[in-house]
Amino acid sequence: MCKRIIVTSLISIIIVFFILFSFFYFYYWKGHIEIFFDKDIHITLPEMVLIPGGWFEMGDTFGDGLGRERPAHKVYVSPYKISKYDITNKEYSVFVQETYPHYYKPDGYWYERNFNSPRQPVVGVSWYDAQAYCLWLSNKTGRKLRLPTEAEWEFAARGGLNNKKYPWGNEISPGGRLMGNFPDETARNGYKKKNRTIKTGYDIDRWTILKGYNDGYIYTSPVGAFPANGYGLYDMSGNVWQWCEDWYEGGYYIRSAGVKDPVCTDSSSGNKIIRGGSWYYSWKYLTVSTRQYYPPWKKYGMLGFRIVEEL
Ligand SMILES: [Ca+2]
Repeated sequence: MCKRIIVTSLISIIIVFFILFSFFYFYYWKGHIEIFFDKDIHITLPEMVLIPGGWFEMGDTFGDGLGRERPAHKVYVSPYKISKYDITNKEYSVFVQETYPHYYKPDGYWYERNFNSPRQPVVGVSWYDAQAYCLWLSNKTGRKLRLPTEAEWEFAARGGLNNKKYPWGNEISPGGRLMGNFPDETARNGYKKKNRTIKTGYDIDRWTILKGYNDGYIYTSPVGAFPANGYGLYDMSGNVWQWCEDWYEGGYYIRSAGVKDPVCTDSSSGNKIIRGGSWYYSWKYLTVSTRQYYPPWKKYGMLGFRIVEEL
């Protein structure tokens, strides 16, 4: 009798476990399947925008940024093209399909439904993944594609304006307009409820949200959901941080003044530059001069990339 109860209980537990496993498996894979098994594969270049290049003042000209954004200094960038949007899940999925399982095995955010619709920027990609994408797409298209240098990124983000804080001017939300996907009231009100599914570090109580601003997105927005800058580029402030080519060096600005096409190749910090700020954590990192950094192997839900074509 006792034995039968134990066997029955064990079977019940196995059945319950199986049902729960199936539920979560399909819940998290649904969005992934839509992207990953897209039969309509076209390898095309993302939309690219010509940036004229020239001399410009790089860095924090207001004196209120992070120390590593100073001194502001003049540098020159040669003309180049840069992608109009961050690389999307749809674009990245073609790379995944072509290289899976030899190179890229998607994980984490690829299965996370808050991040994996086709028009959202791809996140959870390391600097090495972004590099691999550039190499793969260069081979497929015959173009010279790579990540932007930090100087190219900032030149593009400024959109032709001189000495402004944001890609559109000095006010983050001129006249109350929604200019990007920032850490905001929407995030504060919605993040806690959904926090169980996200693997990023800080609780919302530690964020510095932009008070009174409601952009409508807790996590990433689809690319191009907010106004473009003067060069027709979208999401240069907010939504996702973007990997750059350069290694991070805190004092690089001291020795790069007057340099043509500067790129920091000193890898001693072990960190790569990221730019642009994101939907996550602090609205103070949304300026065009903000420099942050991460080790190149890191993968985060607030970190993606865009690409440059050499001319
Ligand atoms: Ca937001």
